[in-house]
Order: sequence, then C-alpha cells, then structure tokens
Amino acid sequence: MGFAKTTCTLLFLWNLVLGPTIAKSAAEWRELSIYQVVTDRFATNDGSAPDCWIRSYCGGTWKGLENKLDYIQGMGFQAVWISPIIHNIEENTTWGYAYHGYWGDNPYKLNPHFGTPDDLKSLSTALHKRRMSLMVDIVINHLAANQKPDNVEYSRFPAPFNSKSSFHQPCDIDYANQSSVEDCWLTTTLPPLVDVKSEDASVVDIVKTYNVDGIRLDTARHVPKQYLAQFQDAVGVFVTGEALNESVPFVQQYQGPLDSAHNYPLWYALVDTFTGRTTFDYLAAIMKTEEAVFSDINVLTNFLDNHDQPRMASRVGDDLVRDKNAVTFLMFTSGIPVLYYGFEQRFDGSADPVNREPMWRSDYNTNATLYQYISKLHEIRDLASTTIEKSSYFSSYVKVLGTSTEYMALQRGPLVVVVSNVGVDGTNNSFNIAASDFAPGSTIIDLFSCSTVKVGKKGSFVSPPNEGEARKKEAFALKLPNKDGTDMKPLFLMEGVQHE
Ligand code: ABC
Repeated sequence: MGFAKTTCTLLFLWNLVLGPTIAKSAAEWRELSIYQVVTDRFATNDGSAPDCWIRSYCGGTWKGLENKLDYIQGMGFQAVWISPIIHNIEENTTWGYAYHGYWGDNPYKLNPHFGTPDDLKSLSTALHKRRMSLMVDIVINHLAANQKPDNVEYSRFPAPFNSKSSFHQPCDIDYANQSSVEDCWLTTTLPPLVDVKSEDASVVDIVKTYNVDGIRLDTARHVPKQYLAQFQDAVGVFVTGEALNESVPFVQQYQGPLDSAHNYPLWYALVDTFTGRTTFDYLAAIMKTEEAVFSDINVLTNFLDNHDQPRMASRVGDDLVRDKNAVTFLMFTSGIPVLYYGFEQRFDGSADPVNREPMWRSDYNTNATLYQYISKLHEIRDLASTTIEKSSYFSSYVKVLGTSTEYMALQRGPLVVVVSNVGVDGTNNSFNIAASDFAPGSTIIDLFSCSTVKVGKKGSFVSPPNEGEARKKEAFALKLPNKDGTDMKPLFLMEGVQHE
C-alpha cells in the first residue's frame, strides 16, 4: 500500500521542516488553553495592516504570528492552533482564493503565502521556547481542484494522489447516510473537494510527520472511523477531530478512534444559553449527558466561536456582559478552552467568510476589555489549579451546584463560579447555593469585587446580586477559599493575583 515508503519520505521531509517532535499527550493537552488563528488573517511579516478582499489572501504569515506571540501569551494562552499549512490551489474560484488553507492540492509542500519551511520551523521553536504548544489543522479527507468533478486533472496531484483510483467517485452527500458522508464529496460545486480514499493506508502517514504538539483534524466525520483510529495511532500526538453535529451520542463516537473531538453539542447549548434563548437547566442537562457518555470530557475542545460559525458578538450585539459570562464558563468548565482570535477584540463577523476578519483591524489592543478580562481568568485558573494538585484539578469534572433561570453555579477544585445569562440588564435577585465543598463557617471571597461571604451549613451560601454598576453589569462572581478553608484575604486581580 505504499505505507512505509510514504512514511519514510515524509518523515524525512517534515523533519527537515520542523525539527524533532515534541509530542504532547491528551493528559498534557487537557491542562492547556488554546488560541485559534487563521494564519492569513492574524499578522503580516512587517506588522503592516493591508486592506484586502475578505475572500482573498490578506497577507498574514507564520513570521507575523511569531512576532505577535507576546500578544497571545499576554492573555494567558498556552497553545496556538494554526489553520492548514499545506500547499493549496492558487486560482480564484467561485468562493474566492484558498486563504483559509482547506483547499490543499499538494500535501508535500507548504503554502508559500504563509512563509517558508524555515519560517514555520521558527514559529514552532519560538512557541516551544515560551513553553507554548503548537496545534496544526490537518485535512486528510480531501484535496481540492478548480475543475468540475468529472474533469478533475488527477495528474496535477503528487503521487500517490495522481490517479483517479486514489479517490472516491463524485457524489453529493446525503447526511442521513454515514457511508455517503464518508465517501461522497463535501462539495461537488466549484471548487470541488475531491474525496480521498482514506482507507488506503498510504494516506495515513502524510500526516504522521507533522512535527507538532497536537493536531486539529478537519472533517473527521467524513473519514471512516477505523481509519481515524489508524491515523491517531500513526501520528502519536493529541488529535482533536471536527465532527460537526449537535448530538452527544453522534460526536461521542469520535472519542476513541481519536483522543478528542470539538465539543459541538456543548457549543450549541452555550450559544442558546448565553444569548438568553434557553435556561441554564438545558445547559446542565447537556453537561450531565456528556459526562455520562464521553470517556473523558476534559480532553474535548470547547469553544464559543470558530472560523465556520457566526461569532458570539454577532449574536449578542452590544452586550459585552454576555460575552464575559460565556467566556468565564468556557474557562472553568470541564474540557480544553479554545478561543477564536478576535473574540477578545469583540469582532462581530457573522457567517463565513466575514467571521475571518484581519486581526490588524484591532491594532492588537491589549487594553481591550475582554483581553484584560481573559488574562484575569487565566490568572484565576492558574491559581485554582495550583492550589490543589494541578493534574487532579484538570482531571476532575466540574460540578453543577445549582441553576436558576438567571444563574448557574459550578464548582471546580477550590473554585465556585457563578455565571448569569441575563446580560447587560443585570438582575436584582441573589442566588442561593444550597451546598458546596466550602467548609461551613469559612469565609469566601469574590475574586472580582473582593467582597466576602460567610459559608453556612453543608457549604451553603448566598451569591448576592451585583451592587453598583460595574458588578451589576458583570452579573457573576467567582469565589475561592483559602487553602486551609479558613479566613480569606482579598486577591487583587487587577494588579495580579496575590497569594497572601
Ligand atoms: C465555501 C465558502 C462559503 C460557502 C461554502 C459553500 O463554500 O467560503 O462562503 O458558504 C472550507 C473553507 C470554507 C469553504 C469550504 C468549502 O471549505 O473554510 O470557507 O466554504 O469550500 C470544515 C472546516 C471548514 C472547511 C472545511 C473544508 C471543512 O472547519 O472551514 O471549509 O475543508 C460540513 C463538514 C465540516 C466542514 C463544514 C464547512 O461542512 O462536516 O467538516 N468544516 C450540517 C452537517 C455538517 C456540515 C454542515 C455544513 O451542515 O451535519 O457536517 O459541515 O454544511 C445543525 C446540525 C448540523 C448541521 C448544521 C447546519 O445544523 O446539528 O449537523 O451541519 O443543527
């Protein structure tokens, strides 16, 4: 099947490109938070801010991204997921150019629009020097051609893809039929996405040598599961797969063959909850089902936005408070938080492609409210996870302490998080938490306002409504007890967390 031959060639090629592997396991990834970028849209080589057509290359590069790692790390992220790196079709098409990277035509070459092999290697090294991790988006389901399905010039693809027999016959997907989802073509209109016969092992190792810490596997639901398992085995790094579906049992099928999957079922619930369309009971029910059904929810990749979906800010308008509550939940619930670039600048693009705005429009403003806020959330997360043993914090599941129409309280390790979905209008209702792990009689502190609350029987306490405009607007509170459960001292998060 050509497996060994392609493996050796590619190992050689990719080792040249990226240097030695620093593979990270699922257990290591679950302690990280990920920042997702579309390379073309994140930063240019020289820091310039060109105007561009939203469906063409805008000029972002790996070098540009490397130069902006301070910005990403300054918010607290420990990993960066970059869009696909391989060579793509060059032509303008019905849907514009391949700036996003999902229209590969040669997996053996890099996309020159994003830089040279040395540039990518340099990005990888720079991340590792900062103790950050690199996740690369990989597409094994298809290649692309800008010819009608019956006229695809297969000879233009490199071996072993240079013949029609390496691909399935063109057909349109019937989403009710899994064989059709796996074998038909994701798109048959121009430019068609030519479906690779992934079950041929020759393809597996194309990716084996991507010398990165983790992989985001595009279109996982379109690849037969036995092949996904082979792929996971072959690459030997953490893989999170994209199976775009609302159903928990459906997405669960992909954890096993792969380490992890994008938590699309949770995403649907988050959007509905934090835009105020559903109650917290609904979210709590999804969380409970996921806990029961998945083998490990802590390695699923959770998100509020991504490059395929309308951004949160496009749904909630001016209501920054909803964004704050949603991202608070994201950072403290079970699973790996993934933030799509620009969320912190309140980019509000709706459907693809306007949700892929050039980042330079924000001027990389580190004073932006959400930028500062997310960096604070990271500080709290670090504090909470190091107050107890870090690995036990990240392997434990968040516990829902209670819900009301306006609030949800969650406990994770030493922290209770109270989020609200009422938005900027706030609420005058307090929230009674009947039981928590806090010691009765101890004092707990709201990490944002520094106000304190006394814990009653069974760990019960009252989370007061926000007083005064600032708190009222935020409509949530975070509580953390001292290590020994005794009296608390304030933590001034604006000036950095103080442990004493
Ligand atoms: C281009 C244009 C768009 C245009 C589109 C037709 O063509 O840019 O403006 O609307 C890449 C590019 C896109 C490009 C496409 C196609 O290629 O990024 O800009 O769109 O040329 C992945 C990536 C995505 C990427 C590709 C292709 C795949 O994240 O960025 O797109 O490599 C399916 C796939 C999923 C894929 C997604 C785009 O399409 O499964 O892997 N994403 C149902 C199906 C889903 C399906 C979805 C969209 O429709 O179940 O499998 O996703 O077609 C819910 C249900 C869902 C349901 C949704 C719609 O409703 O629970 O199951 O999803 O309630």
